[in-house]
Amino acid sequence: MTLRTQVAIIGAGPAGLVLAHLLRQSGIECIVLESRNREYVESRVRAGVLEQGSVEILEELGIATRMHQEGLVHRGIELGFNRQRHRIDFPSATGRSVTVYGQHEVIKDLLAAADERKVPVHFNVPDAALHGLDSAAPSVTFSLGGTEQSLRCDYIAGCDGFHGISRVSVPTGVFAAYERVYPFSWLGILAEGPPSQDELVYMHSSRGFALFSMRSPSITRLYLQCDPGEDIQMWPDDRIWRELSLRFKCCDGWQPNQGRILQKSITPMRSFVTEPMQYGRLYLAGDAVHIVPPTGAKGMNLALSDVRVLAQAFRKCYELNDGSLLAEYSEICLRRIWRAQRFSWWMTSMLHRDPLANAFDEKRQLAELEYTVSSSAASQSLAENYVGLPFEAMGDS
Ligand code: RFL
Ligand code: PHB
Repeated sequence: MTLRTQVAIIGAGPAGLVLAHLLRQSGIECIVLESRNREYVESRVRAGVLEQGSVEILEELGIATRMHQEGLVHRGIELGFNRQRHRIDFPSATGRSVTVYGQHEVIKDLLAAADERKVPVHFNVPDAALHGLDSAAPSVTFSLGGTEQSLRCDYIAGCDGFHGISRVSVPTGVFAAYERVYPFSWLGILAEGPPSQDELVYMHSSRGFALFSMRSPSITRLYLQCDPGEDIQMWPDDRIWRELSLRFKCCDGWQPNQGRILQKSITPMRSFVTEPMQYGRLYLAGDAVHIVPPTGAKGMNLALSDVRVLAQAFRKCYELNDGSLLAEYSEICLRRIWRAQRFSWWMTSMLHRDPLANAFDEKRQLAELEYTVSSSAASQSLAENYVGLPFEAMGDS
C-alpha cells in the first residue's frame, strides 16, 4: 500500500512527538512511525528535569495542564561535598526555574493529545527503512499489521534516538562524529516514599557520585555512579541503600527516605555529537544526533529545542516557499548543543570519581566545587546553564 504525507517522523520519543504536534499546529501533515508498542513508550523511565523553555513549548502546544498540576517547580539545586550541602538559587541568578516532571508523563500527555487531535502515530513498526534521502522524493518502507507499506513524503525527520536507523542510513563519510565515553555508568532507581527534601542533591563523595531526585510527592528517584558494564544482578536492594546512605552521609544527618524499589536500571555515560544534522531530505533531531551525560539534565531539553527550530524551518519552507531556515537548521542547533555538551561534561567531571584520577586531580576537583558554591559568578554560571539558555540568547528563537 502507498501512503503520502509531507513529513515522515521516525520515532515517538519527546523529539518525534513534539515535532508532530508543532507541525500539526502549522497545518503541515506528518505520520509518526515508532518501533515499540505504546505501553513500552509510555512507561520508559528516563529524564526528569524540564527547562523553562521546554515548559513553554508544551504550553504553546496546549499540552501543559497535567504538567502544571503535577510537576514540581524547583528554584535551586544543592551541591554536596566534604559532607556539606550548598544551595544554588536559580531565580536570583537567572530569573528562571525548572520543572521536575517525568519524561514518561510528558510522553503520555503528548500521546493523549495526539489521539484527540488525530495526529497519526503508528506503533510496532520495527522495520522502517529510509530511501531516496538525497533525492526530491524520499520514502519510508515498513510493514504494519502484516502489510508492506511505502510512505512517500517531502522530508524525513529522524527522531529515533541513539540506537535508531536514521543516522546510520546516511552514507559513511558524510557525518563527522565527536565522542567521549566516560569510565563509569549510573545505576538509577525509582523508590516508593516521599522525597526527604524539596530539591535535587548532586553529591560528590570519595565512593563516587550520587544524585537525589524525585518524580512526585510520593516517589523518589536516586542514582549512583557505578562501574561501566556493571551487572544489575550484583546490586540487590539492600546493597543499593547501603551505598546511597554512605555517599549521602552529611554532617546534618540528612538522608534520602528508603522505600520499596519499583525500578532499577544502568545507564552508560557518553557525550556524542554528529555533524551536520542533515543529509539531503533527512533532518536528525534529539538523541539521534547527540547524547549528553545526564548530569546536566539536558538531553530531553535539547531534543525539544532541536524540533522547535526544525518545525519553524518547515513552516517557513511550506508557507513562504523559503528553505533558508532549513539550510541553517544544523548550524543553529549546534550552537546550543555544544553549549550543553560543555556544561554536561563540566558537571560530570566535577562530580564523579574518575578511576584514572590521581591525588592532584582529586584536590583540583574539590577546589572546583568550593569555587562553584562560594563565588557568585561561578554559581550564576552553573544556574544559567542548568535552567537553560533562553531561545533569544542562543539565536534559535
Ligand atoms: P528517545 O527518547 O530515545 O526516542 C526515540 C524513539 O525512537 C524509537 N525508535 C525507533 N522508531 C522507529 N524505527 C526505529 N528504527 C527506531 N529506533 C528507535 C524509540 O523506541 C523511541 O521511542 O529520543 P529523543 O526523542 O531524541 O529524546 C531524547 C531523550 O529521551 C533523552 O535525551 C533524555 O531521556 C536524556 N535524559 C535527561 N534529559 C533531560 O533533559 N533531563 C533529565 O533530567 C534527563 N535525565 C536522561 C536522564 C536519560 C537517562 N537515560 C536512561 C539515558 C536520565 C537518564 C537515566
Ligand atoms: C532525574 O530526575 O531523572 C534526573 C534529574 C537530574 C539529572 C538527571 C536525572 O541531572
